[in-house]
Amino acid sequence: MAIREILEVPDPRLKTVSEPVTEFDDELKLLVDDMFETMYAAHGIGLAAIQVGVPKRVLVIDLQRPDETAEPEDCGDGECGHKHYPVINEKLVFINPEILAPADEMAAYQEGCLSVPDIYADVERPATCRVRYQDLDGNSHEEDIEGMLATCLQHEMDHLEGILFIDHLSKLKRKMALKKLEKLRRAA
Ligand code: GNR
Ligand code: NI
Repeated sequence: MAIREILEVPDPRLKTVSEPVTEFDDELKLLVDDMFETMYAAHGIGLAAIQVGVPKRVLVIDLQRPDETAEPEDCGDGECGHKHYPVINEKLVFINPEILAPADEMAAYQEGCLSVPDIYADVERPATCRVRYQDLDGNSHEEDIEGMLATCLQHEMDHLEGILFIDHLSKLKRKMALKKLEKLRRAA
């Protein structure tokens, strides 16, 4: 397993339309393992293969929700000093995903993107949808999804078409977001 480099705007590779996966082989499993490792290291909840420079229709998601039914535990970060609910890990892999039947009802979430670091903005998307996808063995599945999973999956699906969440903002808001990113980079 290895942490791979995450591409950031304005890398032109992020505008690539990714290709369908046809071989469900060990190379694909290695890519998915590396994507999870890279996503966790960057504290993300989802990652598309193109974000690590691989133009294939592969997504990983782990919402890492706090388990509010469990006892809070000491934080793993020694600096922090707080107690936190333990995280529920649910590693989801979507190969060649397609969105079927997006709801008319929309939901707005504040989104961020590992390829547009430290920029956050509200994006409206269908609140629920049905997704058809293949797993690592090439078997097909269909599921109805909602909430944060629906939002995150649609954000990741956009990456497969070369679209970023800032492309959903008005021209002015996108320009302001990219300016802020430049400023943050200069300060770093
Ligand atoms: O880590 C991420 N958080 C997030 C928050 C709201 C909506 C979508 C996301 S996905 C993002 C990781 C990422 O860039 N995936 O492509
Ligand atoms: Ni993203």
